[in-house]
Amino acid sequence: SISFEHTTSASRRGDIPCPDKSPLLKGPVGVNFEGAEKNDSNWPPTFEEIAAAYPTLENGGYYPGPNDCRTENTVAIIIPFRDREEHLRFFLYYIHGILQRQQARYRIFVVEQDDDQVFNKGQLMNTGFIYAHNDTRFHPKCFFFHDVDTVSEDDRTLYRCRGGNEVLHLSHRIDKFNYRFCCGMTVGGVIGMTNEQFQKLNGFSNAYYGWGAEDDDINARIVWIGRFSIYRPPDDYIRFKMIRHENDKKNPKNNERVALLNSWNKRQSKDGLNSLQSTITSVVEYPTHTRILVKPKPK
Ligand code: UD2
Ligand code: MN
Repeated sequence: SISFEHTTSASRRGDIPCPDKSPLLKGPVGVNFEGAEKNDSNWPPTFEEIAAAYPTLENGGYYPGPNDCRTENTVAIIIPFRDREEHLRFFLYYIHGILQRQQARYRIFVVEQDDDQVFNKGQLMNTGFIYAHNDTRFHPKCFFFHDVDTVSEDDRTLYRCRGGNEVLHLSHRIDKFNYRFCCGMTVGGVIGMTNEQFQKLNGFSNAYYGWGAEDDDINARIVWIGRFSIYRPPDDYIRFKMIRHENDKKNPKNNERVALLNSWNKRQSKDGLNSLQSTITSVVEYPTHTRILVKPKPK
């Protein structure tokens, strides 16, 4: 008789489920952006130093989960990106530590606009979602759409989707806004939802070229199309730091953003995942992250 070796990822990862509250959490992360704000040469760490700091990472910035328990929390972190390398190094240095202490099984996708046209964040994130959703290494159930320059100050802020009819807005307290939920903030920064929720919304609008309001647009989809509630964890330790930055040259204020936002409802059913025409020009798997190069459909 022939014996078959059944080694599924579950058995490799131990069959006991991970505890609901990870024993590895340490609370404050000690986020320090000094380098970026003072052009210090040896901070933030280089990509090589980050890879060396997290030796259990598998290529493409994939962490298969803890060795001694099986986690159900499968997370894809999707970052819209162009010409923010220093921010990315800060981000990767902190996020890998946070997610591993939270015992998540996750992968980091950096979706880089591969042209010098006006930035289109919505198309990048829609493209990143479709790519991550089809990932054959793991089937992420939870997707975070995450600014590269906004970093959690405490690892008790869980990157874990709530599912049901709640989406998760983590970055509602940011140092730039004196840690107050204020000034017209909706769901920008860091938002988490399941693939079912994101697909029900038809993703982000593809129509916003330049800075502004694409987060207000998806906020309207969340409220009126998804009929979801937006959960903002209330605990005091929920705090984020945003690296101080000037406006990016190729991401000018989008003069049509108010008009586009006013017509969000007319476009929603045919402007998003189901109408995306971006082009993936290449995918590169680095040790600390997967880089997806994308040309958005020009305006
Ligand atoms: C706010 C929102 C952000 C977005 C933006 C309006 C919060 C916390 N954040 O951030 O989610 O809605 O307003 O569009 O409310 N990026 C690049 N390269 C560029 C331009 C943008 O990588 O040239 C990426 C990067 O991940 C950045 C994100 O897009 O964090 C948002 O751009 P921003 O940081 O310039 O926008 P900001 O800080 O006004
Ligand atoms: Mn920013």
